[in-house]
Amino acid sequence: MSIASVDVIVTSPGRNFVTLKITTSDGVVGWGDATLNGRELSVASYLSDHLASMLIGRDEDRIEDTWQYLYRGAYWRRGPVTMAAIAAVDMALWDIKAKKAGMPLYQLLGGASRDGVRVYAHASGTDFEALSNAITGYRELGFTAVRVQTGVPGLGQIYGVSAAGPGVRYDYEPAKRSGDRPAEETWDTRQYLNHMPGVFAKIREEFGTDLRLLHDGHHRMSPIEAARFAKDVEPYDLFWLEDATPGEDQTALRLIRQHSTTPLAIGEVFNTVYDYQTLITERLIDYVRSAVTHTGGITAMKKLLDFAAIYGIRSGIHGPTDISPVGMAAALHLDLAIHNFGIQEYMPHNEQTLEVFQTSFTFDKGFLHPGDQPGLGVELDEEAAGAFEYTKAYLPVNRLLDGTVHDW
Ligand code: GCO
Ligand code: MG
Repeated sequence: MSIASVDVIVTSPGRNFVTLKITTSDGVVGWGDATLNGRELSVASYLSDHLASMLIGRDEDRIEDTWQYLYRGAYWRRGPVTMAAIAAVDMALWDIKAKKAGMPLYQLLGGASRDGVRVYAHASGTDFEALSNAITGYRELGFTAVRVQTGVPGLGQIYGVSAAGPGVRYDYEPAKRSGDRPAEETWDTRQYLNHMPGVFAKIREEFGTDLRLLHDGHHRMSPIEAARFAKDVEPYDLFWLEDATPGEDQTALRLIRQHSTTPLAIGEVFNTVYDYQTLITERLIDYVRSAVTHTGGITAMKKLLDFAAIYGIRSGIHGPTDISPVGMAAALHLDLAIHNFGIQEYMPHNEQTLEVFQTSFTFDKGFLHPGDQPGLGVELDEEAAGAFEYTKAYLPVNRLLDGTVHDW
């Protein structure tokens, strides 16, 4: 048996997704997610212009060998485009292997280590009242963990805050269909540092101590600012503070650690285990935030999470709406199987997306389960996908109030 065809499907049911379809000579189909927000077509080209012809005729069962062939064989290592392309191939091959075995993927990864996967939702609001309504809404839906982002007085639309007004909102999308250029936002770290700890104080007052609270700094603080922030929010018992500083600088996390016990999460922009080497061996983080889609797939993520486990570090796999339902399913199978699971991000996809991707994962009282269909448990409807044409969309660019470009 061998790989007979490789197709790349670009579809935009409200947002862009790149999906890989691998079909074997005996007709088994595997799906992989290759979506890289704002740079989708580069990965689509990497797959269809370069990898597709290399894959035809290969034994679909040789997943590790195919991974090494694509990674080492490219000579050019790492990077989000390469690693998203490899991830899509890897996911599709695992999907095929599990379908052939007649088992849900998590069984091949060692079987379930838990009954369900605790997930966190995105609660946001331009002011406290809107935020508090959103948290209440998610609690009513059964969520036990929420990520909290809120507007900062004096600033306009900022990262993580839905512009749609109060209430629970499922389809917050950071990428904007703004034509040829990204939209721009403004930022001021000083105003943020002065505002945010008070928001957590009010949340604890209103909602008590049970709720798990998460927060994303989105790479905006300097190391010493992040250290101050992590220390200021300590009394409010955050589950994690994510991306406090830009991820490229691994040793910046040392400074935050010296000052605070607030748990730290980082890694959604990373693509290999090497990005974590210092962070893990020096125990500078508590949660690994990589996406299966951007970190070389299931094969690479399993190794990364096993490495983290040795140091007592847990998973917090990236799961925003720019990860397709295929990428989300891959995360859920890993989450269920590994021992060092922490939490899973969950931003439900919109209805159009769920028409294109038929999923079998289920939500119950704050926990997700990947379902028991053979494989990943997600199938793409090509006819439905064909109705949604690719539309350029970019993540915003961020500027300080004086016009300086800052991290978004
Ligand atoms: C998160 C992330 C996302 C990113 C998005 C960029 O923690 O979920 O920060 O919302 O901004 O994935 O494409
Ligand atoms: Mg994030």
